[in-house]
Amino acid sequence: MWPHSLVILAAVAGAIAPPPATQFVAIGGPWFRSLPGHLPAGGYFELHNIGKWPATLVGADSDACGMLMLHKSDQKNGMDTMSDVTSVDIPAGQTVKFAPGGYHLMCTDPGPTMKIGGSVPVTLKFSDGSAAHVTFAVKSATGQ
Ligand SMILES: [Cu+2]
Repeated sequence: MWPHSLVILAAVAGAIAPPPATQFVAIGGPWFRSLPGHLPAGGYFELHNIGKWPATLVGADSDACGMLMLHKSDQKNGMDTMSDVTSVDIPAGQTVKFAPGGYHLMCTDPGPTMKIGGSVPVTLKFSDGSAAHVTFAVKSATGQ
């Protein structure tokens, strides 16, 4: 009798609880744009949600940065603006791009490991508490 109930319970639990976001959100092409001097570095990548569930990016960390924030560039009345973003939704089956002119990671006070030709580790944090550890290539202002 009870083995049958167990199967049903397992099926219901599977339907309710999605897997961790890191299991169905793939991260493509991660890189930082390193600028001369001590200017902040912009971080770019793509989030591919290949699952059946929505995911939400809520933050990022890196030892290579004083602070690492989610930002969005915009044009308002012909002016370039930049604002803090608290979360970025990645709907099921969709791709969200972090690219120049739009969403980006803002790395302030970049440390010595933020060197063109090198790479730095970044942790991307999702709203379900899961986190992806990603290696970002460090490129020049022109993306080389
Ligand atoms: Cu920014």
